[in-house]
Amino acid sequence: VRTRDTIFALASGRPPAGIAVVRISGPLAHDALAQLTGRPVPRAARAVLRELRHPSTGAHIDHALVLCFTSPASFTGEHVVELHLHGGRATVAAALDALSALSGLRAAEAGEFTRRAFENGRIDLTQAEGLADLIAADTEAQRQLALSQADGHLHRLAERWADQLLRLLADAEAVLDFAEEEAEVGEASLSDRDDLAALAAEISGYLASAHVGERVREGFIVAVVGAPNAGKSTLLNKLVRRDAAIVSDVPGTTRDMIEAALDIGGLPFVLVDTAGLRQTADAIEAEGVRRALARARSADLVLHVFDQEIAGTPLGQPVVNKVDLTGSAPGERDGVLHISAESGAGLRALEDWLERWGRSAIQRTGAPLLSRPRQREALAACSGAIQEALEQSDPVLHAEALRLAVRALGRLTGKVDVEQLLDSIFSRFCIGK
Ligand SMILES: Nc1nc2c(ncn2[C@@H]2O[C@H](COP(=O)(O)OP(=O)(O)OP(=O)(O)O)[C@@H](O)[C@H]2O)c(=O)[nH]1
Ligand SMILES: [Mg+2]
Repeated sequence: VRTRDTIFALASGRPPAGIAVVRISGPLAHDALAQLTGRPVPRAARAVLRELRHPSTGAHIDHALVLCFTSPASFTGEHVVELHLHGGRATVAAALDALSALSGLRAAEAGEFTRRAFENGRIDLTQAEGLADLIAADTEAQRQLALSQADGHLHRLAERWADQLLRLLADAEAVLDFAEEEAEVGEASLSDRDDLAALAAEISGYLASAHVGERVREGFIVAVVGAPNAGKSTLLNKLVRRDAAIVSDVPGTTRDMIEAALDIGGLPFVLVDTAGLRQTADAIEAEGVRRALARARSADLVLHVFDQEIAGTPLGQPVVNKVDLTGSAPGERDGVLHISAESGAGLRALEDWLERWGRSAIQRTGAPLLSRPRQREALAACSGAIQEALEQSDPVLHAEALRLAVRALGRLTGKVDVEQLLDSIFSRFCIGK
């Protein structure tokens, strides 16, 4: 654990609230508590009530529940103190003010506690990302994915893969050293090849679900397209239960894309309302139509809304709107969703349909474990290097490919080896220096 500044920050949400938690981390954290209370610090992880006073004025700040953690057994790996204060704005301000008055303490920067946890080896990069996602999670699916990462599920897998690769690499290097004992080497490398192929297959499985994991993290993008006045904006507003988009009987009302997040059955969706599709002389509306079509192409799902009846070829899942005018029954029939965005008829069936669509997207690949392009790219690089190692008959190049695969895993977890650091430092020097 590196020695450095002691930092503090309000760790709970914006006051006022019932309770506010101020976290302190660093070598002086325990001293700081002793100065605020005028008493020795309590035993580790034992909650006690204490009077907090300003260290220089002696003014009473609050009656607080305090918790101490001792390095390295804490979230950051450093000494940590938590002050559970009454959550009023002035109380929190007084406590932060008292902490700033202590020398060697300063306010923490964004993410600094988690950064210290990472730098002190308490968590790896994927766990740090999982923690960030856990805080940002809006839906049940996002929470589960984030929690599995924060808990180190991906971290442990990556460590196991790295161990396996390092063992195979050691074998491959032994082959280089003792190339003359050919018979033995041949046998060993055959079973190694099987192990490597099995590892490649396992990693591909996780890579296949990476895309879904990214969708779960960001939300499935659902583009709502259709002719002007079909009722796209009305539908979006009804589904998100607020007036996100302007509705009017003037065709061509929506020109910019409007996005709104939606939780259906614990799955995250981002609905995108678009400009009505039609030929138009209006340059701005034409640009809106162009963007609508581009969005439809890149979306995970397209809902094509029709005004009372299907006209032309649907660009995605057909939704026939305004059943209140035609008198036809709301609900799903023959793969078509019939609704009245205005009255709300058939919307429950549409939501159920969306939920089923989302669940089947996840089930096709199995529960995802990766949730970010960064993670996918690192694992894809690892997988590519393993593939290369499998195809490589030259023992030197085979070992080099295995080394690359290990490094890619190092990028995934943030465990970058010294050799790689030196490479990146010295590669910036001019040749001849
Ligand atoms: N009767 C009836 N009218 C509807 C229904 N849904 C929408 N409308 C009306 O249809 C008109 C157009 O609705 P919008 O939601 O603005 O249609 P839009 O598809 O977003 O139109 P643009 O933005 O111009 O492409 C408005 O007057 C709505 O009140 C419906 O289910 N029933
Ligand atoms: Mg509209």
